[in-house]
Amino acid sequence: MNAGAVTAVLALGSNLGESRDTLSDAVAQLADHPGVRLQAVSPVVRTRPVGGPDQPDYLNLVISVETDLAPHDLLAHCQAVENAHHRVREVRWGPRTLDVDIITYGDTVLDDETLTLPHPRASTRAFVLQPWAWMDPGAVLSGTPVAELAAKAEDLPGLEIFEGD
Ligand code: PH2
Ligand code: MG
Ligand code: MG
Repeated sequence: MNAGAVTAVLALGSNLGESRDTLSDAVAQLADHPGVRLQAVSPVVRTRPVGGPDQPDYLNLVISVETDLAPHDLLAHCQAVENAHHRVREVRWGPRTLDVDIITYGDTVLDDETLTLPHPRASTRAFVLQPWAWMDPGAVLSGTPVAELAAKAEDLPGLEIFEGD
């Protein structure tokens, strides 16, 4: 790892349009930056929507990247990739072509107007935790094994590996 580089975990979700293709393109676009190197990609999961209005099921996945970008620069890069997929921000937790969230940035703990790290809801969401645990069975979030958090998450029963339609 480069001096100063940090490992970040990003969660991607889509439930509008050609979600499987969107996720693949987004992973490639996220990695296509001189300050970002892709380390690992989780399986794709199909998940029931958590919160928000009545909406289609999601496809979700998690990646880990090694990055030289500062947290807010990584956030800006994630938002640029969202915008490339015509992400519009309408209803909170509503349907979207692409959502890219920073789940962890090394061990950084941060809370300001634009970014909270670790992601404030990641520890209860199977659609983040289960693909993360499959990608990295030793992963730990704020001191607790991610696999243990996934097993307790209320949305775990609605989650399945996506093999294609
Ligand atoms: N994202 C949300 C709200 N609810 N539910 C699922 N299954 N997957 C998501 O990615 C998701 C969600 C807000 O970002
Ligand atoms: Mg989100
Ligand atoms: Mg988001």
